[in-house]
Amino acid sequence: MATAALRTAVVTGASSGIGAATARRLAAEGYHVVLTARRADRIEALAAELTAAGHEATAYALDVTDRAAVDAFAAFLDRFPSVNVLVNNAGGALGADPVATGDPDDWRRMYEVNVLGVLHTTQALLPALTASGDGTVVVVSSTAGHGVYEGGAGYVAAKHGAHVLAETLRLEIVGRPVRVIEIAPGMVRTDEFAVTRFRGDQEKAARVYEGVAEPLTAEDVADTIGWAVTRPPHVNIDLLVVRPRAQASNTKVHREL
Ligand code: 8X3
Repeated sequence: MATAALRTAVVTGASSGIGAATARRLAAEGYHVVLTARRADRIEALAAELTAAGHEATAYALDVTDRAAVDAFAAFLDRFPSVNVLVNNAGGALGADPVATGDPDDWRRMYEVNVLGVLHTTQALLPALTASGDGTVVVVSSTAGHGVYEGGAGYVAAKHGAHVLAETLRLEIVGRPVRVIEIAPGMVRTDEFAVTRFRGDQEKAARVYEGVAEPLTAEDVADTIGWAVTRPPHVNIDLLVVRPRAQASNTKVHREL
């Protein structure tokens, strides 16, 4: 894509999983990719790898729950000719407890990263995305943003919040040259999602995917993001739900045990 070389895409949570795969995919599409995450060493290594492969990439350490840091990041982006894409990917689950015993601190932290993190980056970058004349906000929500499951309420509530943010923003900015795309992945096997959720318990994490022939990969989801973002500017993929074939709903998964 000849014009894409001058375009910039920001990916949050780019240190691993869907975020890292999305950064690779958008770099391959010709974007200058700005990778953000808390873990500077990871995004610096990925940016170096992409640069060595002939792509354009910049790493910027960022905690999306820190509003002042997000505002400073938005100012840093002034050096780019335009900011065209923001992929709000940073997020995650903590715990799988029932409502009766869930830890309020987990709920608070999940709301902070999955909802306020998206709010911070979207608010801070919206002026630049609008000024680009062809901006795209991607919210990587989850099927947890579209249906409940037992033991998931804290995460489900937060992801419903991310979904509501995307839907409402689309209504509020209609007429401006900015698309709002929500990608809602179901079961995706990544290195960290389930391990983080179960606080490092590898056995519990492995059980999430037990007997499931082919959970989605981070690359599968990055593929849907790359596809949605590279549609012509007048085409807005409002919501794309993507699950592995073996998962018919949040609570109906085919397992070969
Ligand atoms: C991840 C999907 O089913 O673990 O966002 O909530 S699930």
